[in-house]
Amino acid sequence: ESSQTVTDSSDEKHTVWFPRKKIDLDTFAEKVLEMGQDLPSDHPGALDPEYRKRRYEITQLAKQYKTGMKLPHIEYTQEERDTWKTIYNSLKDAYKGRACSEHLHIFPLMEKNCGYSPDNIPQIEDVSNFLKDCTGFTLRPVMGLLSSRDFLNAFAFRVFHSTQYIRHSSKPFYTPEPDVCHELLGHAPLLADPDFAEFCQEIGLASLGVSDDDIKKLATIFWFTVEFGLCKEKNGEIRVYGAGVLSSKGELEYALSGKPELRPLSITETPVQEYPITQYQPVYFVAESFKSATEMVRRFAATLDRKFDVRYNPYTETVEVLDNK
Ligand code: NLE
Ligand code: FE2
Repeated sequence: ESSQTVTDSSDEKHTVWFPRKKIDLDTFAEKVLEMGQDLPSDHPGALDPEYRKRRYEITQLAKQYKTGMKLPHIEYTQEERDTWKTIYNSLKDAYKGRACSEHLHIFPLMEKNCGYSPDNIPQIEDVSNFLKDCTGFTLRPVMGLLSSRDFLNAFAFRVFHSTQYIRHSSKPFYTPEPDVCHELLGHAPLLADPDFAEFCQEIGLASLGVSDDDIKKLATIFWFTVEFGLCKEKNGEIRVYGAGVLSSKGELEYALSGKPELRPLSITETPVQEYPITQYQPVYFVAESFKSATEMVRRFAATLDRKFDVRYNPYTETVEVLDNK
């Protein structure tokens, strides 16, 4: 990944481009990484022509989406709904005693307000409207994996990129890719929590205009928190808030089984920890709370080499650049 560099003529300093208004996120749609439109040959759906055709249809809608358009409504097939039902029922059961209190609190609200049920794959429009009311987060459709920079930058605006296709029916309990189960069962409930939403936006703001090297560190923090984070409950119990764990029945049981290594979330270790992306994590980091994790990101962001501060203006939905450094 190489970033575009532009010259700021006012004082000659080099700044990496970043979105200043929500509509700037429209430029990301074309830049998906592998597994977006085409499937790699070891993907369980790669040899299934029906599945490929379906992925193509759904990802085309994401490709055409622009800010202000109605979010795509997907009419899911019986096979897709069966896959959802298998995952939904097994996860709901596994959440008891494993998911963090915020997830357990919000999940029933989503059943009540946005069509979450074993028999229905919710529409991202309904989920987005619900999140908007809770924390101001909104969803926008995406074809597949964006670059870390683009994905993180969108969080500055409290915008979450969501896939709408579902994983292949042959592997319901673990997939390395994001899919609608991962987004809606794993991510969406937490995005309705105010402290968690603030944490996500803090990473987003920290990612605007920083070097590729710093993006890698922020993406690693993101991986070990929003995607694979564990946290301590008030009673000291360790629970899961990371969406990658909350959307995989297999990894959810594994993460709290005592097999993997658990370490405290750390401003020095977490940003540089290596991780695999196609198998269960060997190491997880445990956060004390979303508030303390947010503080850590703020402290980390302050160490980054950026010549300006940024602030989000929610009234105009723009990022303001403070030339104060
Ligand atoms: N492994 C997760 C799942 O099976 O739902 C998806 C992770 C996407 C980063
Ligand atoms: Fe994710």
